[in-house]
Amino acid sequence: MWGPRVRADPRGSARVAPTPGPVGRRTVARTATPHVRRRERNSPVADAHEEPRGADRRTLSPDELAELQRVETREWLDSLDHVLDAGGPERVTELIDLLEQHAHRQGVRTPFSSTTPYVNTIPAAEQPEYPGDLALEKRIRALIRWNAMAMVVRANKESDGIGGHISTYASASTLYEVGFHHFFRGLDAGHDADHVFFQGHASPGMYARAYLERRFDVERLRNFRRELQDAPGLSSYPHPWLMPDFWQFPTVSMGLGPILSIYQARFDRYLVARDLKPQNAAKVWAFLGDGETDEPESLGAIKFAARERLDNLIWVINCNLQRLDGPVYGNGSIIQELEGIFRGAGWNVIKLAWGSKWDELLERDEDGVLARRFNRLIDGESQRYAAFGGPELRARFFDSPELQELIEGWSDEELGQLNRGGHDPVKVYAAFHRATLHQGSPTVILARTVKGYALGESAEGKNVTHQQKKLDEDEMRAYRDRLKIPIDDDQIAKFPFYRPDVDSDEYRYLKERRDALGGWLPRRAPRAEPLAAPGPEFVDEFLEGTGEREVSTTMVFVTVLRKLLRDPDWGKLVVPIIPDEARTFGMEALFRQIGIYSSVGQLYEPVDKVNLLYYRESETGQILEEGITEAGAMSSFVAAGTAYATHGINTVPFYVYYSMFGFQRIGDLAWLAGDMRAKGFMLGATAGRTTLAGEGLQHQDGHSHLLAMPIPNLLAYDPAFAYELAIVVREGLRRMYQEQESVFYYVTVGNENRAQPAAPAHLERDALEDGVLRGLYLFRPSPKKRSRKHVQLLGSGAIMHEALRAAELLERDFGVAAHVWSVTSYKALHRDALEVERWNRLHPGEPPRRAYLHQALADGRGPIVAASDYVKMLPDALARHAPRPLVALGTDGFGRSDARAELRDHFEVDARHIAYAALAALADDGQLTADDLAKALERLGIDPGKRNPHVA
Ligand SMILES: Cc1ncc(C[n+]2csc(CCOP(=O)(O)OP(=O)(O)O)c2C)c(N)n1
Ligand SMILES: [Mg+2]
Repeated sequence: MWGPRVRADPRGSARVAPTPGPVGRRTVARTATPHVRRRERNSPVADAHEEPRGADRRTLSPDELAELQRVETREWLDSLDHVLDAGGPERVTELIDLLEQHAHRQGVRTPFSSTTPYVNTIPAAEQPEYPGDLALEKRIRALIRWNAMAMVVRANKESDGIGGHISTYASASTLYEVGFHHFFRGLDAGHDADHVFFQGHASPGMYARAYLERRFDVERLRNFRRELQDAPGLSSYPHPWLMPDFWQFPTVSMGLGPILSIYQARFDRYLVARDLKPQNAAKVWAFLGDGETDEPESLGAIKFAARERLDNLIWVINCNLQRLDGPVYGNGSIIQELEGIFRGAGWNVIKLAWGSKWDELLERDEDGVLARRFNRLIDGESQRYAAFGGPELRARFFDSPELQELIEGWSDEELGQLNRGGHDPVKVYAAFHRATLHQGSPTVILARTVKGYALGESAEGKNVTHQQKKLDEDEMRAYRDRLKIPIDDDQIAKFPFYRPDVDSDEYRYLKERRDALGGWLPRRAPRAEPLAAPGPEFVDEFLEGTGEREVSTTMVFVTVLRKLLRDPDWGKLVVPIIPDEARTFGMEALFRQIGIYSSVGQLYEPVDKVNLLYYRESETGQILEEGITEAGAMSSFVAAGTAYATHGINTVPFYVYYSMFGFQRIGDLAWLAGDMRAKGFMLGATAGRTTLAGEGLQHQDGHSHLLAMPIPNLLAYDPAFAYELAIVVREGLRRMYQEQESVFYYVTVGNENRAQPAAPAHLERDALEDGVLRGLYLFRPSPKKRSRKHVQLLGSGAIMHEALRAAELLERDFGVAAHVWSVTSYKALHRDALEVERWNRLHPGEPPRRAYLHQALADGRGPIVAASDYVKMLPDALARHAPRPLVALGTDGFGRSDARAELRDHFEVDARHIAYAALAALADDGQLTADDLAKALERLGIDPGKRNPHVA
């Protein structure tokens, strides 16, 4: 295959022939025609005195060997050129593939390399013509860069330490601007509107652009990072909570934007597959920092994007080679490293390393010395060129006579124009253009830029640049000159903004381009219609209880979900999300019923096909079975929970997961969901420290409700009974989708089977629902009305049953009337109490209000004992708002494996411990003696020397 070409090439054989001595014939056989060598090896003669491979070359002198290898290399390369000319790149690829397989069979192990040479993926010859007005766009970029800088510098002048970043946007400006002028589709593009994840620290650039676009006035820019002034300000970073008409995607917590964008792109596909949205051309663009790729969330899901063939996803990694403290990978090349990772994962990689000026040199570089020099370049070295410019480049980069020859006659200034690819609009356009056309896999663009680009000597490429928030007057003047901003010297000290008027070419161009692409961006405009919640009958069947039949609250949830799935309005909108735990939660019946979404359907016959409940994957499947990735599943939750805003579709995510792997695992994403005004239900299943029996320390969750406390718009419920759960879900649908409130829900469900009681007869339905939703209601008034001693027991979730048994113990064995309350939400009670407390403090002289908790318990008698399967801090937080002393029981401490009864004894939340705590509280109140307590301990079988579970 290679042979004929070699032999036909007079140069090749001519150069081999004269090689003296032992190089001669044997060498030709072993280099140019590998198959000859194999024949030799296979012959009996050769076998008889087989030499180790490569042995014949050891007799050569170094010069002979070098000559031989040079000739050999030339021959192989010439052959390749020939095949390329005759057969095209496909044939070359095929041959290389065959060659590699062949070598492998011969025992040659080629080192794995997932990288390509460190040059631009798109050669100059393949760049499309630039469709815009380059000069005008340059001018617009200059204006935005100026205003972004002025905004940050001015903010810090007026309020020292207020922060902000200039160097991130300075490096990324061309990347964004080419996108704004030519690619990003705005909301008016309808179904084709793109989703753009802007890098958080680049937000000053987006604000400066919006100012030119006249979406913001000067006041707003002046109040950058000053959101509590009379005139509204601008949030530090993209926060839909703070700027709900502007930002769509919060990105500043590094790593979250990238993973969200992957699941957003997949969710966009899911909507089409499920017939909720027509086919469309929308893209998801995500802008990342190169330092940001350090985060596991950034790269952790890239294989998934490739597996799903998300060619609607484009990542642009701004490789300015620096993060906050210094270089990202000073001793290597982040671009090359990322290329390897992404190619290995199956992404389309476009390297955008070198600007147009380098093309002149590359063209002249026939022997590839420049390309090889690029491969030797490491980022720490590159940074010096960014920081010190042309002379540094001449002295250190062009470090061989061959390289110096390339730049003969070039001035330092010309060398300084050897720009990085990410600052060259023509090259950026080529990369974006190719990315948007690419099919079959996601694309990542690795754009090489300079951090702090053009900001002057103190900032450009320097290690401190990320934190730089101030420029002195000289620097401002230099920047103004460089950007050609018409501001007079005497004005400079005021850090003035500059905006051309609406008749200017700049404004007209901006407007025209954005009009053509679907309007201003970023812009958030929720447009889903309110959807009426299911009526009260939705809850009816749950109010009746299950009689003798024992079911867990998880099963109750599945019943609620199925009911909703059958609902003509809601069924289609439900998005069940599960990270590989459906069987744990008894949800596998849903596999068959509604199917698991798969972009390719099911290409195999499932092993359990004969079963009724087989593992059914389908292109129209409804379940998002995410596998073992809580971060991925939570990203899907966010995508589905914000579809009302991003797509105008009211999808309702029900994300069901192991509660322990919720907030403490993906807390930052849950916080982001709040910021992003996501809607939906997070279902912490197998919840509770003592309810998930055998699993032990890392599985038993006794604190997720505590971790749910800080998220301001998250409502958290720990229902004990079927009807409580149904009431909460219906109300959630009403508040989120009918009233369109920006709240979401956390609901814990357990796996302990229990007979589900009917709604208590002593409460009207309205009062019951009101109590459930506000967090507390009387479930069981004591039948011992005439007893002299009373206690109020507060149970919740799984521990409600222990509270009920404690009440029986107290009444039967100790003559104490025990009223049992169900606490459905500590968070709701706490929020209400704090609100009332605040109101009272701020309204002196007005009749004080009472917290709901206080009102509910005021008329009862006796101390209050609250027990849950969660840490004591939850009930403790209520203690000062209660009308009488409140004792908290809970499950502080590490979990461990054992059965429920033993665990509840260990954590002191079983019926005996609750009863005893109630008696002790009565003793504190003077109603019982120490002697009574000693007897009670004995009677209840509680060992006072028992170890403290908190430290056990
Ligand atoms: C999770 C998280 N950790 C730390 C930070 C603080 N931080 C902000 S910017 C930054 C460096 C960013 O470097 P890079 O991603 O390369 O972006 P660049 O500004 O260079 O474009 C750091 C560490 C953050 N925002 N989020
Ligand atoms: Mg960086």
